[in-house]
Amino acid sequence: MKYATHRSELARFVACAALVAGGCADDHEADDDGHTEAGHPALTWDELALGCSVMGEGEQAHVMCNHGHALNLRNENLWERWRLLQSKGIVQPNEAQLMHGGQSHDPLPPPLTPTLRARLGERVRIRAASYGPQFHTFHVHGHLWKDGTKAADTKTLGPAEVYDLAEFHAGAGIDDPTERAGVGDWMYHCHVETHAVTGMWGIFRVLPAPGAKEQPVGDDAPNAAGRFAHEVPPPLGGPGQKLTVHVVAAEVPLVVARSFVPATGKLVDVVRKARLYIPMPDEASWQAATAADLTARFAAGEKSTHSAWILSLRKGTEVTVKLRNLMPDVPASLHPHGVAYKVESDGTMEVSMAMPGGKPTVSTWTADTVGTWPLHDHARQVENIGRGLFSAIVVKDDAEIAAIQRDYLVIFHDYDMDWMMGSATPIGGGH
Ligand SMILES: [Cu+2]
Repeated sequence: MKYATHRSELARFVACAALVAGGCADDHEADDDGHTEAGHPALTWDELALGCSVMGEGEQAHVMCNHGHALNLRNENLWERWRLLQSKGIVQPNEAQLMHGGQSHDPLPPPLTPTLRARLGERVRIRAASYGPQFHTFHVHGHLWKDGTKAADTKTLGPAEVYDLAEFHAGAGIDDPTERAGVGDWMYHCHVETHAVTGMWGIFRVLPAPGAKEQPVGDDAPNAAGRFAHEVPPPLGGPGQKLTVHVVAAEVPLVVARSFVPATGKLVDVVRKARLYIPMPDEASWQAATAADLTARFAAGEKSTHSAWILSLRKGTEVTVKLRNLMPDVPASLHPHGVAYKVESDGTMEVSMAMPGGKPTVSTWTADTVGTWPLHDHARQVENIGRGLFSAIVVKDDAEIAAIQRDYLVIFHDYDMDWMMGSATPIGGGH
């Protein structure tokens, strides 16, 4: 299905960037078969909306579709936002118009992807982790950080790779809190253009400094503890301390994306059955948790607000993680990176796999190395990670806790929509 009438400068830019090595010819209008004059197939906005990748070259090229590109399990497809703006008479929206949303004068809502906030001059760390079959390039507008001895603003991440050196002063320099980029909304995104257009982008919002005349309100205001939404939780434990954490694996409804509906002129939630690690506050609630209760809890609202679990620990903590599997028919496990443990706590063998309705697994890990470490299923790895069964371990020491004022983790994740079935509203309006 082609939407030739919807082709646009941005679509052409993306198709061009993805398809034509060595630059674009002047005219990339596609014919009915999606072939350009140069013989290259061009991506339509429909295909872009589904998060497609181009495989092969020239006449052999084909488009691999039905993938979503998400940050922290959320996808904000710019094509869907584009269609909404077009329905309001904005024929050629620019990137700023596509990105912004949520203020009373904005036609668009804020993105589903996490908005990361800091006040001007605050020391910020953004950690990026990647799951799924593709490579991503983490990039933050307006800000630089030290990568070894060199300044950098982009970093490539392969599957299960982590990058946690992106540290700078919000709106300012690497080591100098003096204003440089300044207050405002700065985009962060994957720099694979097709990934960004199809959902892998978000806003890094630099708010006025403490004491400034204008102070943040509403969603931009910090909570009573002074923390903003999506910050890495305060670390648990300490050197020599032992603690127990309770978690379940469950299949629950989750808003993973939004789709534009022309009849109502609105973006509607795209809900998929995600597989998630859901932490429980104590042993009793963990024992009592049921799939039905969790499904109801998510259906009632948590499907929109849930954030991926982050196990945040002080260096030197020994953590015992108890996992119950509430999923209907697949095993689940917890496979950690970066911590010290015995082979029984590896999450890859039968002894450390939780079967549906079976007994829980008990894993013991020591957080002996500062860093950001993947934590994911290793029982049905491809399918379960594809549907969301991943997390991360963040290990900090006292020096880092004292140095960083805002700490965020962004998880780049590719998923296959077919593995997240359960909704009649696929992205792209039903094709
Ligand atoms: Cu990417």
